[in-house]
Formats: sequence, C-alpha cells, structure tokens
Amino acid sequence: MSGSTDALREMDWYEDGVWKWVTATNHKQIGILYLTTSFGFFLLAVIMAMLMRTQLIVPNNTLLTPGQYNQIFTMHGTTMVFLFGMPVLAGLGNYMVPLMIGAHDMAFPRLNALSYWTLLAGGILLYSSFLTGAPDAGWFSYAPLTIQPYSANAAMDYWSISIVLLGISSIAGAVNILVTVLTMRAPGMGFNRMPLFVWATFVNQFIILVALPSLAAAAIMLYLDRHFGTSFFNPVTGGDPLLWQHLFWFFGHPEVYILILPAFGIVSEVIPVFARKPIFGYSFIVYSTLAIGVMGFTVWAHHMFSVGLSLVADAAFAFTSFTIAVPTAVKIFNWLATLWGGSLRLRTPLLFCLGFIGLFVTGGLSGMALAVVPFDWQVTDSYFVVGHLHAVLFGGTALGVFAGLYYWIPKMTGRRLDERLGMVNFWLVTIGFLLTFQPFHILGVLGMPRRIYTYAANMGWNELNLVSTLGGYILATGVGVFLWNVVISLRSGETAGDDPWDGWTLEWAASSPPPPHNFDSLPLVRSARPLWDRKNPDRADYLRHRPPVGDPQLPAGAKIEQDETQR
Ligand code: HEM
Ligand SMILES: [Cu+2]
Repeated sequence: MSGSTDALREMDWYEDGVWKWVTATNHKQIGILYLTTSFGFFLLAVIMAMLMRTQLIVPNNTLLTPGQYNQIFTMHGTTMVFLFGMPVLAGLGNYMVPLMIGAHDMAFPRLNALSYWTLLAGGILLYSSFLTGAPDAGWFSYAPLTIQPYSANAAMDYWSISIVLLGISSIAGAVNILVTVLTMRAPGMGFNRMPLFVWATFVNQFIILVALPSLAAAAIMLYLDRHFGTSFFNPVTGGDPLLWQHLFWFFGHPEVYILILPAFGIVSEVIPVFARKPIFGYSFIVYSTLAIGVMGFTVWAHHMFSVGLSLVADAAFAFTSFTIAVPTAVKIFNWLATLWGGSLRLRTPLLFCLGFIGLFVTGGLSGMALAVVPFDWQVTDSYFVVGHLHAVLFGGTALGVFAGLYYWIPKMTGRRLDERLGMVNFWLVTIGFLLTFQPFHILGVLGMPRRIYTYAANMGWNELNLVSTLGGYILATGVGVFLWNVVISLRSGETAGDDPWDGWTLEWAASSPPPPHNFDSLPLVRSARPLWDRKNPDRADYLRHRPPVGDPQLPAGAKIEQDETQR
C-alpha cells in the first residue's frame, strides 16, 4: 500500500484538466463532481434564503417584489431538495460505497457518468429559467397554479422538464448502486456485515426506484396538460388538482426519507468509531432502516389533511404517521446507547452527530404534532411547517452531511479539515439554526402564513422575524466557514494518512486518496468491523461472537488471516 503523498502523486487523474473530468467514469471522480456541484447549488440556495430573510427582517419591506419572492422561495426549495440534498448524498454514496464494500468501482461506470451529467443538465436548465421568469408555484408546484391561465409564461415548462431529467439521473444512479452492492461486495461481506452507511444507501435506492417515477410521471402529465390539451389536473376541463397532490406526495414523503436515511447511515458510522464502542444494536439499525423504507410509502396524505379527505383517510394517515416514528426512535435509542459509557472523542464528526441527534429530534417531534389532524388544520401552510421541515432537512440532512464530510474528506483528499475552524463551523451552524428556525414554530402558531413576501407591523411578528433573520446571517456565516475550511485545508491542511480516525471499515484500508483501483489488498471480512479485526487480532469481533472452535472460516490455531489480495 502506498503512502498518501505517493498516492497523491499517482493521482494525476485528479489534476489532468477539464477534459479528464468531463470524460471521468471512476466513482471517486464522479463522487467529487457530485459533491462540488451540490455545494455550488447549496450556495445559491443559501443566498436565496438570505434574500428571503432579509426581505422579512422588518414589516412592509420592499427589497423584493411579491413576484420575485415567489420565484425565490420556489427556487430555494427546489434547489435544496433536488440539487443539494439528493446530489450531495449521491456524491457521498458514489465515493464511499464501493470503498466500504471493498469494490474497485461502481458496477456501471459510464451509467454513473450519465447520471451525473443528466443531473447537471437538469440543474442548468432549471436555472436558465431565470432568463424569462423562474418557477413560482412553490417546490411542490400545486395545480392549478401550474397551468393556464395561472401560469402563462414558460416557467413551469423549465420546472417540469428539469424534474424529469433529475428523476432520470436519480433512477439511473439507484440502479447502479443497487447492482454494485448486490454483486461487488468483498469476499466474506454478507448482508449481516455490511457497514450501516452502505445499508442506508442501499435501502435508499429502492425508495428512489419506487418514488421518483411517480414524480416524473406527474411532471410529464403536467407538461401534457400545458401543451397537448390533456386534462389531468385542470378542474375547468374535468381534471382533478388533487391528483397532482397524490402523485406528488406519494413521491414527496418518501423523498424526506431519501434525504435523511443516508444521514442516519453517516451517524451510525461515526458515533461508534468516535465512542470507541461497537454500535449498540446493528440489526436494530438495519431492520429499522428497512421498516422506514417500506412505511415511508404509507403516509403521504398527511400532507393533505386540509384538502378535505374523508375522516377515515385522515385517521388512517395520522395512524401510519405516528407508527413511522417507532423505527426512527429505535435508531435514536441505539445511537444514545452507543454513546452511553463510550470514551467519546469530541472531534468535529462526532460533534455534528450530536447536533444532528438534538436538532433532528426537534423536527421529529414537531412532525408528530403535525400528524395530529386538528393541529395540522390549525398550522398547515404556516411558518410552523417551515420550522418543522428545516429541523428535519437542515438539522438532519445538512448536519449529517457535515459530519460525513469532516469524517471522509481526509479519505478523499489526503488532508484533514481544520479542527478549530470545524468547531467554529459547528457552533455557528447550531446556534444560527436555533435562532433562525425555532422562532418559525412560534410565528406559525401566531398565525404567520408561509410564502408571504411581507407582513403588517401590528401582527405581533416583528421581533421573532428580526431574531430569525439575524440567526440566518449567523447560519450562513457558519456555512461560509465550512467552505473556507475546505479551501484552506486542501491547500495546507495536515496530511491525513490512510486511517486518521482509527476506523473500522474497509475504506480506511485504502490509501488517502485511494488509487484509481482503490485497493491493493483487502482484509478478509469476517465481521462488521474488518479493519478493527485486523488491528486487534486477539480481540477480533468474529472471535468473540463465534468462538474459533468449529468456525469453518478459521483454520485451527490461526489467529487471523493476513490480507487477501483482490486481484
Ligand atoms: C441557510 C439555511 C436556510 C435558510 C435560512 C432557509 C430559509 C427558508 C425560508 C425563510 C423559507 C420560507 C419561505 C416562505 O415560506 O416564505 C424556506 C423554505 C424552504 N426551504 Fe429553506 N432555508 C435554509 C436551508 C434549507 C435546506 C438545507 C433545505 C433542504 C435541504 C431547505 C428546504 C426548504 C424548502 C423545501 C422550503 C419550502 C419552499 C416552498 O415553500 O416552496 N431549506 N427556507
Ligand atoms: Cu410527509
């Protein structure tokens, strides 16, 4: 195995100019393309969020016109979900999954490239709508706002075609990861030994395969309605706007799990390594992931309590929404039990995981509150919902992504991120988060509707809006510190070595960054912690869980087999 500086020098494909990136098919390069692209869009969406918050800092503000405000919240939401959340997780999955299962690449490298470039095309198309007027019907684009006469310009055409492209990208990516995990795991890595991030990403791809077609179909139907005289959603000509809502939320709720499961996976990787304790209940985490994958498809109409479904439907969807909290809580308890009594190393990856647990739980709890139908009737379409969704998507997904990046960037680049800046990053983001989004819950209960561009001074909303906007600036500064940290650490950060965190899973057996083919040699996988086994031959997991006597995999008298060469 070559040291990291050698590996860096071997990595001429990291530096070979634009053409090498355009033609890249290696999963690590594609992963980095996904990650940088998603952060580019993240930056745009954060800037749009700051425009919104600046508009709302005082009552009767005129920074943005109502029309501009509509475009900006629509583009912010659409970007965050489709061009930041999904691709950043696709990037981490692309880069890490083959390494964690001991494979040399994805199953279909060129399909992988196609997924990425389709994503980029969809993103560029969506943003080129700003030339003529961007989509303005909200991220869930409810009919009939999206059809004539309400939507007269081309904005919703940009939106629907982009969504179809992004759907194709995700579905192709899902097929790729599924086949990779099913067919390319290292010798010995049964499903019961797969790293939990791989499990989460694996289950996620099934959700994508079932959910995204519903959205893509809806977007195509919308396009047909707009240009080919069909009438799926137009009530005037006999269509049904609620059909849009069903198709959208049949995708939209599972989408929340698409955005959160890999973050759960990251937390399940980081906490044990930094608490120096195996995960409390490996199979509990796996089965709860599977349960969420299935149950996520049974709750969609909790987004539609206010449209006048039947009482039975309301009760049924409220019930399924409560039950899905159970597998989520199982995970939380498992993480806490893993932390309990561990010797915690409070480095940045663990800090972000702790923040994740705290903030995500607030989102889970407000979600349970929203599943109570009469309460939902009161606060639906208010800032309470905006507070809830950001607790899940920022407190959950974004913090999980930060944890994963602090954990894995040393593997990807050969350099550690700066710990001190990481702490500043963490505290700015956490404090900024609390100040920005907790006031939203109170504002919602006080009656402030979402998606309004301004408000009168006598509503009692002034102070909380001021606090929220100032909090937003702190939050955005935190994001800026992260980007700054990446830039300066890649230039002059401490070199990481192959295994900076004393890790347990296979990615840490490769050099940092890994060579194009990933591994020169691999430990034989005999437990969920193959690298830990190799480092601790006398206490290896498989020795403890299955005594060597009678273990068919273990030659009599042998302590541990040395590396198996893959090729
Ligand atoms: C810097 C952090 C962020 C800030 C300050 C922020 C701010 C806001 C604000 C003020 C709104 C409400 C607009 C309105 O209803 O008038 C909003 C909506 C939204 N945000 Fe964020 N946001 C942030 C990050 C995120 C992230 C990370 C995600 C998802 C991954 C996200 C997803 C959404 C969605 C889906 C909407 C709903 C858009 C709509 O109503 O159509 N946001 N955000
Ligand atoms: Cu939902």
